[in-house]
Amino acid sequence: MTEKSVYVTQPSLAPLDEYVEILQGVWESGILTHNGPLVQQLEKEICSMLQIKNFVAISNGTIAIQMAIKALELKGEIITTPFTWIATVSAIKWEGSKPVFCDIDPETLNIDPEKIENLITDRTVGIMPVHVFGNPCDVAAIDRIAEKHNLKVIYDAAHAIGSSFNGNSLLVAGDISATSLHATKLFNTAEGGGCITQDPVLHEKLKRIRFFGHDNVKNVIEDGFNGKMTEVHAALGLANLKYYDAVLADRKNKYKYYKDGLKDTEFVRMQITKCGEANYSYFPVIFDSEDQLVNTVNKLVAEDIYPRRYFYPSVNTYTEVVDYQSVPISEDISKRILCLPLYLNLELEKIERIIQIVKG
Ligand code: T4K
Repeated sequence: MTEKSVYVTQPSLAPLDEYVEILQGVWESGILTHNGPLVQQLEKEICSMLQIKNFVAISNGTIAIQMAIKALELKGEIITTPFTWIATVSAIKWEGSKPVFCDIDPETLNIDPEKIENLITDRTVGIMPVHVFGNPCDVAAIDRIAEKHNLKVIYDAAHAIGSSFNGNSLLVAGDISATSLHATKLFNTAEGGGCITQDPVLHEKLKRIRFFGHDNVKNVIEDGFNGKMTEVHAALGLANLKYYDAVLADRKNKYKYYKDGLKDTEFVRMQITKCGEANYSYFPVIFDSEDQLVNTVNKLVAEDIYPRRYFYPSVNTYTEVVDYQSVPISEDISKRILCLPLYLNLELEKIERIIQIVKG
């Protein structure tokens, strides 16, 4: 691997001097963590950037999901998708609940709302869909099911900053949405995450859970833990925030470039958006067969290009961690899906070359 290697993604980073300038204040104050001024500023600026009411900044996206489960006090079966990163499921398990897998819509790659109700039992306490690759789930249908059966909904919105639904940020969906600000995400703080809720009582509870369950005078009034974001991470977020619109616009252009280039290729198809607008944060292609995928990967790697098999294998097949439950569409698509490189500094000529290799 060389400097010219092309990876599936690369973090979008503000110029270093802009980051250092913000860090200067951290060095002067000596405040490194514990809900410091930069974390509070980042939360405010994310709210105005996404036009949302609140955002609780957290140490990473996995802890954000765990905090959402804790805040809603869910214990039992949680219906989720097998077509996801292992973190969705490990968070459910770490909070003492059981993941129940619902198969996906083969076009959107999100949980199929029509298959949810059959999985509801008297032990079901919640639904945890994932907006896969930033593609909005059918939140209206999921809301209807949750309301009918009195279930809570937590969206794993790890990929969904910048996605929208009915003209609003997708992050306002569900009882709580949990997002990731990891280095590989559209907007990053190196490691980081956040919880978003429309309910002010839950919002305050999430803030306490993040900080050992302390109230304002450090009495422990909640079963909390440590989910705090540091000032150093918040500083990176504040520096990167200035470039968020440009990053989003660039992804959209590059996504379209790939889509136009591959649209007449018979043996590949693309993810379909049926609700709202996606944020174009990943460019997945689904091959007709796993052999075609493996061939293409080999050809790309020979040219120093490294796509990724997100999400492979389907999480329900990790039998070291979960009891196997059959979800055939997810298992099938997992074997045939490949995310192609997509990031700010990727040149269009490189994308053109990738398109040619995929077309064969
Ligand atoms: N729910 C869902 C649906 C998720 O996808 C994720 C995480 C979560 C929950 C949990 O959120 P976090 O707790 O992570 O905040 C990445 C990320 O680690 C993970 O955040 C992400 N989803 C998952 C889909 O992908 P890897 O194993 O692909 O990372 P890695 O190191 O192979 O990086 C991919 C490419 O990115 C590299 O080839 C080069 C580039 N890269 C990566 C890093 C870390 C850089 O250029 N710089 C970097 O610092 O997991």
